[in-house]
Amino acid sequence: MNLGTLPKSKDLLDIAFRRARKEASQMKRLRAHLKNEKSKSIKRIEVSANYVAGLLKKTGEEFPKMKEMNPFYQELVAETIDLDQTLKALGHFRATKNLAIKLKGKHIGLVKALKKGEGHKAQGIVKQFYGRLGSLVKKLDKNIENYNRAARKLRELPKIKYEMPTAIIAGYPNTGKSTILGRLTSSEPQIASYAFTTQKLQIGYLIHNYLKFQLIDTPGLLDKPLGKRNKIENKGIAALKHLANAIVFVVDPTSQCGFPLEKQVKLMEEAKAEFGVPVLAVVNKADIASEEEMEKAKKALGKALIEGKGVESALKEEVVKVLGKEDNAKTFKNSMQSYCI
Ligand SMILES: Nc1nc2c(ncn2[C@@H]2O[C@H](COP(=O)(O)OP(=O)(O)OP(=O)(O)O)[C@@H](O)[C@H]2O)c(=O)[nH]1
Ligand SMILES: [Mg+2]
Repeated sequence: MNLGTLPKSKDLLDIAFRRARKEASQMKRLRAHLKNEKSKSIKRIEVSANYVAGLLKKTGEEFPKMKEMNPFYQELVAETIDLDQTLKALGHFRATKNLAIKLKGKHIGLVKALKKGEGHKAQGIVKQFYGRLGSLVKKLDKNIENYNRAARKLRELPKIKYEMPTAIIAGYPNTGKSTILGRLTSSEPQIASYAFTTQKLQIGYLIHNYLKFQLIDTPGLLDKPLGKRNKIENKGIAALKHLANAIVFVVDPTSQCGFPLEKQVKLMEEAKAEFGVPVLAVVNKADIASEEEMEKAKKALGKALIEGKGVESALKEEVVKVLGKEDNAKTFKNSMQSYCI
């Protein structure tokens, strides 16, 4: 998310008043004293008020509208920042912006009303305006701090492309999920924080026939049974459901990962039921698995369609096929395909 940082009130006012002074000093000097004083004073009021109001307006406008956000981001944003506090800060910015504009109008009116012989009063009106604007802006410091904290966190959110077909990688720890993400995707995966887990998401892109697909590895989330998750992890998974078009489930038939095959299959069934999307089962570590282990895995997962060399590109095609189908949920919902790699 592309959000700016607001300066503290003191800096914000410094900039506003400096700009006002500069622009007024660059104005052509008028011969008539009153006219000259009036036009310069109006300029200072206008420039300083417009700077403050403009910055506050821009801040409000660039903040994402929750209602227009993809549900995945809505949940992620709500977990990442203190939304109430941030919206409150934005409310104060809006109110201050409106007041600054009102004050501007009022003080310009006062300057305009000055009569012959009252030119010297113009500067006093500007001073009064600066004082009022200053005390309004100074009240914002806590809100500026809160807003900047939220903006910083939002800027760090993972750059997930929610319009892109997406597969989530699942499976017990150490089964080879990250390895498979690396094998299926072209460049180095993007590593990003995800508020629901202390571990980082890994996001990769799979390109096939000029189409791009997204693969996300979610360490610490889809690598344990439902009953072992805490509340926050459950929330993280609920958010992922808005993204997932398919699941690539990685199984280690050797149990080298420390989890027996039966447990792994059970976790896969859970993920399938929970997400309601096609699940592609991948039997990994075929190079070190015994024939017996492979047979057992294939039997437990359904018919292994492809084995041996070329399996990675076949799996790639399969992921693409599943993700590329608009009605994949319908077509594949009840099917489970397994591959050995
Ligand atoms: N022999 C063999 N080892 C593999 C294969 N795939 C992964 N490994 C190894 O298995 C270990 C775990 O691989 P990772 O890709 O880190 O597994 P992971 O599922 O991402 O692990 P966590 O992130 O801890 O859940 C590493 O030592 C890998 O080198 C494979 O096909 N064959
Ligand atoms: Mg990993």
